[in-house]
Amino acid sequence: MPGDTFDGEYPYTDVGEYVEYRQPSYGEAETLERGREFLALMDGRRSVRQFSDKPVSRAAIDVAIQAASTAPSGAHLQPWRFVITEDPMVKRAIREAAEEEERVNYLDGRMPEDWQRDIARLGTGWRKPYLETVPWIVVLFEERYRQFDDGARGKNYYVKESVGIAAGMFITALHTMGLATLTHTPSPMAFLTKLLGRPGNERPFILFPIGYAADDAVVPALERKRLDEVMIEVDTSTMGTEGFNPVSS
Ligand code: IYR
Repeated sequence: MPGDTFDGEYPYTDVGEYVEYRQPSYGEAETLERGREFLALMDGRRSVRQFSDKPVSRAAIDVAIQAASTAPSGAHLQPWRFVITEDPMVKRAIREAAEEEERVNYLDGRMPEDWQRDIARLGTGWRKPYLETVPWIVVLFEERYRQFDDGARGKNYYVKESVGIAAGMFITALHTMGLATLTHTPSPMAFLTKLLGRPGNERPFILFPIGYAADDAVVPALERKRLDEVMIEVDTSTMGTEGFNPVSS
């Protein structure tokens, strides 16, 4: 068992079983090539607000959720729930409730002015017709704590981080499959807990309308930040020295 994690004093180490893990690895060139191919695929992903009503199979939704559910999570407690529906009445109810909240945001000034200005280029508004056009709506809930049958509760850890990673992997799976989605967060989202009959230990995280992009879909002409804008290599000659204790030399 992993000897470097077993110090013989801490009582909660080495209590599990282990299985061999051999991750495939590649030569330098193939590593880069695979990375570039994946980058090209992901760079082609866009948030979509105009969908086709072309059907998407239940099996496709299942497999995308299974892929998302491989995400790492705090203490491996997998604190996510994917609530799915293709029912026209449920989709209509979600649309109506979401539009009511968004109407207050956009038209009654609940969204502060700087926020409205910041999203103006996305061309959004309070109307959300795509919530009825799409074949599927998937609402991702975070499980804030574990609720046991006897009424006891158990903690979950790093819930936002865990569910955020699962959301990213879900979007990635959908895009890989040629499906379109939008990370929609109708605000506030509490109506979804009630409408979808979820228990009190769950909270809506993101609503995903899922389908094929409409043939005539358009998206705002946005650019992504360049690598040098999002990546900083640590420069040891200029970094602060407070609390910095180089182990070597
Ligand atoms: N929730 C609103 C507003 C909105 C907010 C952000 I931040 C966006 O990136 C996009 C929209 C809506 O869904 O329209």
